[in-house]
Amino acid sequence: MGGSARAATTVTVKVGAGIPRLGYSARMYAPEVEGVPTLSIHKGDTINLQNGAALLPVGMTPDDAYPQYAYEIDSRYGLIATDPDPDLGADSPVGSTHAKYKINLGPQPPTQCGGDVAGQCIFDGKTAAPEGILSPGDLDASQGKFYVRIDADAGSTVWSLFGPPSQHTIMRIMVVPDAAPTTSQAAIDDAFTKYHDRDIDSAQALDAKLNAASGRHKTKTGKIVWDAYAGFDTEVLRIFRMYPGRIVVHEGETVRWHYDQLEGEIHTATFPLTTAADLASNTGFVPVCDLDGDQGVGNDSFTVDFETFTCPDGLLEVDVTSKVTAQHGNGSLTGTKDFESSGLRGNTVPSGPELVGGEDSWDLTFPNASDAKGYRYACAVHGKFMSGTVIVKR
Ligand SMILES: [Cu+2]
Repeated sequence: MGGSARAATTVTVKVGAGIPRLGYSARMYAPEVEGVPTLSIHKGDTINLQNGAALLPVGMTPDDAYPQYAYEIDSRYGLIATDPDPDLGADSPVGSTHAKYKINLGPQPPTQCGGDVAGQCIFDGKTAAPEGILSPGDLDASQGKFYVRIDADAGSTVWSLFGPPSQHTIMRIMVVPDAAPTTSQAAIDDAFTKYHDRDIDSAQALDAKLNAASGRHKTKTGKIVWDAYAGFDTEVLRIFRMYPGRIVVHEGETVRWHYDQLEGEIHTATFPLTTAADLASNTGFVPVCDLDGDQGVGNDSFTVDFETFTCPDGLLEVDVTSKVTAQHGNGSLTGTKDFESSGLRGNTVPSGPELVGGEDSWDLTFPNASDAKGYRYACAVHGKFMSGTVIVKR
């Protein structure tokens, strides 16, 4: 090997990885150089960005790209967008509280590539931003693979990123001269083991700490308030748990759920658990086909093919109903059937009508004692597995 006859290589980099029982870490697992995941490759090498990631044109840094992710409603890569199509009201299969909002599935590319090495995308590093950014939207949808051949010239640096700025999920790709060494798959795999083990340890430590916490304070008016968290994110960790998992309070006291720690994920605290679970798996998120685009005046249609999650006509759209996005109830839980919800929150959720966004905490008061099982609640996005209990004593 060596010299100019060197064969182009393919390496696979994991973008994010699961943390057993708790969530996942949002990290690009490559060897770190000065704290930045960094890959050295030759011009013409292929990278498989497993789970997808964007590639920025040479000269563009993550800081240049991030304003497009701004958390205002309808920002280009924002998580939630308005749906200007007519509200379907009673025609909706989930009832009258249909959607003003949809999940932003990102720009749809004109061609599909990247599903395998043979059909890899080709990135010359010159394409003008923002239209030229290769994104997870370019993925061959069923595979969770994104093969892209980097044809940028030796000496250039290409940044790859995934998700909003708060996630800091970035990787530096340095295109080195043919004679210089590149990052081997073994070195990438070693980095994965090292950093992922560390992420698992930190997640478990954080989980134990948050479950042990039972902070409470008295307000000026003598009200007792207990602190709780609906999910917990750090710069790289995304933990899908209610903390503490079991909260014990007395009649008349208040629990305050915090959301300002949510760097990338979005959650609700929704009572009762059965309602939250139904919203998460049945009625809260409604896939539809938009036949005439957002500019058209016509209704969306419910013709989604659930086998392939595609539309026979029009563009796939996932509507989110106001039962998930908006705050519900009067802030006082009167019994096991009372629907009280924080609404959808987290730092990446914008504000709008029936969309609380921006609010970083939610208070719920418990005037009535519970039975031994307590009042159970869950997240209306992630459902039953992200649940908690409030026991109310006399
Ligand atoms: Cu959740």
